[in-house]
Amino acid sequence: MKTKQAGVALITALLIFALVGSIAANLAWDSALDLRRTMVLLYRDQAVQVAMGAESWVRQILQADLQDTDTDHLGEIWATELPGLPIDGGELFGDVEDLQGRFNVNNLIDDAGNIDETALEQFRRLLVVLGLDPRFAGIAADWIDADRDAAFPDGAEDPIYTGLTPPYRAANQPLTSASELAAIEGMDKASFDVLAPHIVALPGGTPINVNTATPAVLQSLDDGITATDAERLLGEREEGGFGDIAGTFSSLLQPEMLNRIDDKSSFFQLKLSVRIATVRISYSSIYQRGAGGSTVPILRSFGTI
Ligand SMILES: [Ca+2]
Ligand SMILES: [Ca+2]
Repeated sequence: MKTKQAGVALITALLIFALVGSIAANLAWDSALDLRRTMVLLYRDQAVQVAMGAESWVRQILQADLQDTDTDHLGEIWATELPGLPIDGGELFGDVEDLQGRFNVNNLIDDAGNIDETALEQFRRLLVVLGLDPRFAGIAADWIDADRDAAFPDGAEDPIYTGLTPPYRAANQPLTSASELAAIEGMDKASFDVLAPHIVALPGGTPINVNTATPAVLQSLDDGITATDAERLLGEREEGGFGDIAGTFSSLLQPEMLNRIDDKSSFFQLKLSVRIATVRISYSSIYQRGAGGSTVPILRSFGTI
């Protein structure tokens, strides 16, 4: 009987010991998690501060650039990619892109919201150069133009989009992000991925900066510009951009298109990636640089580049 009781006491003692051990392990686990959560929040805050600091530095560079130079080209300081700058506990990567090197999809409509034929033709050529269906130009123009009448033969308005699952409506106004064009009739992800690096959504009426234009955008300026011509033009602008854009382009472009090119820019995009310990954030902002060099952010986003 006595032995039986001792056995029960031993089992009870063992059970209590196991229970206390498990509570202690849980407490240690919870506090490790809390510590980890706190550190991630702290590192994230720190990374955001670094991004803000880098942003004001870049804005100063853009401002100084306007005071020092009349043109914008890929040999300038702002265009130099930041090669992994070490910061306290991590590193910072970043680059600035001149967005007027891309085709502005909002140029597809004029101030009254009607389709701009010159821009429409240019967008068709850009699509052809990229090996994409040129019908996307008319479909995109319908997506942005104010009216709800589908252009003939390549257009799409609400009757098409409301018939899809799920149904949606065309924007019928200027876009704030070119990524909206991923939703137009017939556009698939593979095609959009090819197109995306060459398009942008800026306030309408911006000229193309030929000093920073992508090779495909250069080719889109006229039917007569071949891939070989574009190569030659890239070689010509290599150091310091084109010296005289009128001289270089007047024999290549129609007069209407000649009015739509420039050798300077007002819209730039900063993309940053900040890593502190195991925490990484990305930050992107678009600036409009006005007279005198002041830069105004017109779009900011965290987390996606
Ligand atoms: Ca400049
Ligand atoms: Ca429309």
